[in-house]
Amino acid sequence: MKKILLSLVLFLSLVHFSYAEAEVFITDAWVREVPPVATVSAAYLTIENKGDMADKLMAISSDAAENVEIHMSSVDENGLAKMEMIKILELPSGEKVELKPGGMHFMLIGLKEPLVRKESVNLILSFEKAKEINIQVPIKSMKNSGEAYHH
Ligand SMILES: [Cu+2]
Repeated sequence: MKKILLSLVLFLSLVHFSYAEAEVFITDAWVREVPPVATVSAAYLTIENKGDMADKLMAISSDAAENVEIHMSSVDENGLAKMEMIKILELPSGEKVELKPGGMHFMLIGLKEPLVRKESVNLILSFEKAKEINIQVPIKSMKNSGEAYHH
């Protein structure tokens, strides 16, 4: 009886684990098209944690870039644009985090080939609890998004 109970507990915890895996949702992802000479670009998306537990985005990688960092853009008191690196992105339960131009973004550093001739790039997001989410992200031109290309 004890054995049955133990395996039931194990089974339930496994079910709970896989349930928790699907609790982080990624939507509206896109990567900024950049001129062929550019070695960096930025990716934007919305991350929603619909789970009961807080989660954390620990790391991001892509086949298209040497390095992917989480950055926050802001303008300082002198009107100068600056970017700050965020090591770990906290995702409280029930919260939605939007990455968009002028704010938080994923910085693709050291592009391995120009983004202009490609349609999409992959991103692998590593979460503390939701583990890895691998997405294919379309490349979009800023010209079509109604926003100025130059900053
Ligand atoms: Cu940046």
